[in-house]
Amino acid sequence: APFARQSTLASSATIEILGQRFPTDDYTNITPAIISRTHLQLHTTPAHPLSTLRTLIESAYPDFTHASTISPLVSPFKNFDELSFPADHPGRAVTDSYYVNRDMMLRTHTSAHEVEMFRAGETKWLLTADVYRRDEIDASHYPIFHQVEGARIFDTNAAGMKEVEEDNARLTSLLATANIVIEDIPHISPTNPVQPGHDPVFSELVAKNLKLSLNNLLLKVFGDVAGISAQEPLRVRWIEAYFPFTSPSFEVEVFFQGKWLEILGSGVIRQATLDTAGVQNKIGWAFGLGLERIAMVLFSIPDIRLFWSTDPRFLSQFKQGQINVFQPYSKYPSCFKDVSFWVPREFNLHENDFCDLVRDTAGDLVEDVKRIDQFVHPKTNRTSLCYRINYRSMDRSLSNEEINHVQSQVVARLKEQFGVEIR
Ligand code: FA5
Ligand code: MG
Repeated sequence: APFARQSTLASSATIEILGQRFPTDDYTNITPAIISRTHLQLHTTPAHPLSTLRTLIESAYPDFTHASTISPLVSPFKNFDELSFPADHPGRAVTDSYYVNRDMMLRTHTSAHEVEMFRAGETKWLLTADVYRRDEIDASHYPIFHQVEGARIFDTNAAGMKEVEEDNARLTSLLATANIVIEDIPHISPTNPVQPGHDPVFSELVAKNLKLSLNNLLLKVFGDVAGISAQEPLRVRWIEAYFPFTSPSFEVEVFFQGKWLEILGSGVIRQATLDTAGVQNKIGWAFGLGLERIAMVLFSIPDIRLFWSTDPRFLSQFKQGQINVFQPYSKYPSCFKDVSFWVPREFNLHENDFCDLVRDTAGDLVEDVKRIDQFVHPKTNRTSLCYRINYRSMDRSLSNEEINHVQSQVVARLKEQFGVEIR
């Protein structure tokens, strides 16, 4: 079944994003709420927690190139194909990614710029940027978040191998006296293989360099944070992973307040990526880490929406370069509203379509959205859905009138855009 057109913008002939005009088509699903944030650049806004975290990470890589102002508009080719994503990868779906049109999208990850950075001749670099994914609504998910991509490549000759070995020795000695416990896995295994065409010895050395480098980074970021006490070691664990553009691949988790927190994905760069960039006789690693989850822990920020707050009670608590515990101002009362409706038989209504409509109508007044009921009518075969929208402002008390008004707009747009029948 076809999907509903998700955006009111899809009915205009063109849309403007970051000063550029684009034609719309059947892929257009970007919303005004998203477009209105594309220029905000929280990760370079002075004193913002995301900016402080970026500079902290950059300071762990002083001899790398640091990029942080690259436009989020990329072709799907750049976001996916250049990185060896298969044609049927789920991330490409209009339900998961934001498309301006068939030829232009908002990057879903900073890896979209790997080829461009390598093509420009960069061999050691960090790139920080806003990334966009269609997703559910709750305290840890937001359709825009920030990633830092890091990469380093070495010459595939004796001099390159010597460079890796020397750096591994340096990083090993830095870790030797540190209060850190690392759960490691083999650099290469049958389920996490060396690439055909790679020298296994060199690939192992590069994977080891990646791990040592990131263990040192995590020590720098989490090493002296309240909650990970001076006596307790920092616990880091390495896990086998899969990405189309690396092999072997790894994820890293850090133990914090009783839970393992997923921090990043990484691996030895697929040779196809370097080939596409026109880089010859090199081998190297790349990683991509999410800033929000780390910043929520470091600054004790309880809700991901707060990063977007312009309330002085939020912003005034932070200074560039300083990590401090956020003092929450009072939590305002929440109020939920349910909406039940029949979905037209002709199309699937994806949960992300529903969430985008809610976000676009109610903005950051929505704390979370849950589906509380779903059934298929035995006779008509139609699907009934019921969603509970939980409203709570971070900055003020909402009146019942205001919430009723917003909810009625949500309902009106549901009928108009998706043709649903309210129950
Ligand atoms: C990637 O995005 C890969 N590009 C990472 C990578 C780079 C792998 C280079 C290999 C080489 P993933 O989707 O797992 O992978 O996201 C990477 C990190 O971003 C996660 O570990 C997490 O810290 C963060 N992240 C992912 N999704 C979200 C989300 N919805 N909200 C907040 N942070 C997220
Ligand atoms: Mg992941």
